[in-house]
Amino acid sequence: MTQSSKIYLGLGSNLGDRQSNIVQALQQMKSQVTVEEGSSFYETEPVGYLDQPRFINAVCRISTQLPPLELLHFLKRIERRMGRQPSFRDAPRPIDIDILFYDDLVIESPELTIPHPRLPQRAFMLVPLAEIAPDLIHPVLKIPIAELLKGVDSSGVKKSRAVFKRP
Ligand code: PH2
Ligand code: MG
Ligand code: MG
Repeated sequence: MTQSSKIYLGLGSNLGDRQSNIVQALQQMKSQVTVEEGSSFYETEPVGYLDQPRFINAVCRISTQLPPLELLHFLKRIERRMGRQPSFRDAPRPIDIDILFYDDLVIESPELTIPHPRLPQRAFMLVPLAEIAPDLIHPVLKIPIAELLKGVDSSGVKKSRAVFKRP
């Protein structure tokens, strides 16, 4: 039996047509990535830098032949192509694509940290993730996503609409 992938990406947009930006980013991934499963889209209050528009956030499970750093570079190229400009941390952006988990790998390099270091505090990632993977165990904390979700305030995260479909 082939094991299903446990690579999860978080997507976020708060500039331009936010829903369409996320759909477009998913389209652009298709050359290297198969989207296996996706969450609903959520409208979320900004976290960190507060004086900016609300985000649309979603999470998907993918499979890919790309190893982690190559996946990161591939996703960054899509972000740049879609008009993302270098800016300050947590600045508004047309698209942000983050690697949340890459199977059970734990990576701490200057360029890339996996699992995503701020995931345990971020309802805008945990709510969509818990929708598609409540039983997924965080490989460092050894706690399921549904349990992590109980530790955050998710009042700023509202379901927007279901968009992903299984192929
Ligand atoms: N991303 C951030 C900072 N703050 N807030 C929301 N609601 N959604 C995001 O995707 C987000 C954020 C940095 O990547
Ligand atoms: Mg991010
Ligand atoms: Mg990012």
